[in-house]
Amino acid sequence: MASSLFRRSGLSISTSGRKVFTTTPLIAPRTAVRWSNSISQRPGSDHVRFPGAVDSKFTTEMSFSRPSNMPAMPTYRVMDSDGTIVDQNHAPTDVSDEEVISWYKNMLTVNIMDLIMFEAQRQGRLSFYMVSAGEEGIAVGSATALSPDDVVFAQYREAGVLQQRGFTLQEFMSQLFSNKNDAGKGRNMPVHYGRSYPKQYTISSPLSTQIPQAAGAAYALKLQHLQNPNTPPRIVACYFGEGAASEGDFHAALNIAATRSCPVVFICRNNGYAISTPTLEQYRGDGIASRGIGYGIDTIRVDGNDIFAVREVTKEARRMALSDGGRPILIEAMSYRVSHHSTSDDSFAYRARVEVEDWKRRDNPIIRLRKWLENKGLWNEDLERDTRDEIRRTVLKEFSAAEREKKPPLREAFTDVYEELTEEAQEQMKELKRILETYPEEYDLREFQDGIKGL
Ligand SMILES: Cc1ncc(C[n+]2csc(CCOP(=O)(O)OP(=O)(O)O)c2C)c(N)n1
Repeated sequence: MASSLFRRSGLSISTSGRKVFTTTPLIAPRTAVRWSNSISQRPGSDHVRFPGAVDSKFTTEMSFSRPSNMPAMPTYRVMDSDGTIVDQNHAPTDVSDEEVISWYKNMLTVNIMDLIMFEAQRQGRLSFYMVSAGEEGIAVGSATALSPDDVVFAQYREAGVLQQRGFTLQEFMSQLFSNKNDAGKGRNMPVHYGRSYPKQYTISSPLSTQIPQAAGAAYALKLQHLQNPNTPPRIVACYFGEGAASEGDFHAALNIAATRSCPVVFICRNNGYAISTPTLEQYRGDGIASRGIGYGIDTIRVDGNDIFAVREVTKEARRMALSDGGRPILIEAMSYRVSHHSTSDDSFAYRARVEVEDWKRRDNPIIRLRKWLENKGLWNEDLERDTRDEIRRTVLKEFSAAEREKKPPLREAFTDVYEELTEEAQEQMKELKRILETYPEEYDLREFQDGIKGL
């Protein structure tokens, strides 16, 4: 890695008379600037010049910094819960009404798909599902600010990001039913989506693995752009829940992204719960945003129910992430997890039904944008009904097509794991074939493409 950071810049003759190549760094190490200044203490200075805290002032007042004495970080919003723009200076002027309506439809699509698929799981037609009710504004709103070339690492409650970036209902359904059209070859649990362009790395079940991966990918993008300025400037957008931010991976990722100045926008969905653990039991600090400051990362907290605010901060974060050679940004988007954690969870075992009903009624990113559209005369009851009907019909059509579709050929459980089939994999394929042929009455292979011949 280190040698690739240096570019050969010329030929010179060393003191021993041998020809040597001189090199210039592609990226000036940040430390070079720091070490070029003396960090020793200057006589009479009112500042500490310890290497670990170069700007700290001396004081004779003994005072412990107490989080409880510090104001909580404010929450940025553009539109209130009545769908009214709070400060006209921040009215969304850079988008057309049609675009805003398309965002609204994307939020509705995810919401309606969620309702249908949750029920499908209850009917035993699907093994598992997770909905994003209450958080559609964070996913769709942030995705509107990304370029198609940007790279996404997500957790699992961000279907709206895919929806906004052009993932089709057929692609959603093929993954959910693990059929032969699934880009992941039916190997993952439902909702573990992935896509090659616009690039979204496949979702991993182990929490937070995507956060250091995102920092590393952003570093790679930065080097790529430095080595070849013709490549488009790209960022990584990395989504995770506040619960995932309790993992060590979160801390390692933010620190490496800060010290290597990686162009990554971390988007934390703080929805109040990590399955059954409420935020009050998860941390004592000021949410997740305060941690960004600790790592030296520019940070903002935003109202996640306000799609305009989410879009605006993501747009600005993207711009900042690409400026001055790159840097990470942290966005903490506040919301409430309206749904159960997943189809495997009953949240009324650990929170009051009335709390959920209250949030559903009081505030919601879909209702908020609908009010804004209605206030502008762009939406009404009839349009709402017709749009919902149309989306429901389309989801159901893709649902039944995907459910009927064959599963991938059996050999695809083995191929593409390594570039070439290993000897062990070949042995296992043979053994599987032997078992399937010996006990045909035990295994129904009709649902797999090409049956036994698919092996
Ligand atoms: C390493 C690891 N530990 C635990 C789990 C089990 N688990 C799955 S989701 C989850 C809660 C995550 O909460 P949060 O990050 O806040 O996201 P949310 O579900 O609220 O959107 C837990 C503990 C896991 N998948 N991986």
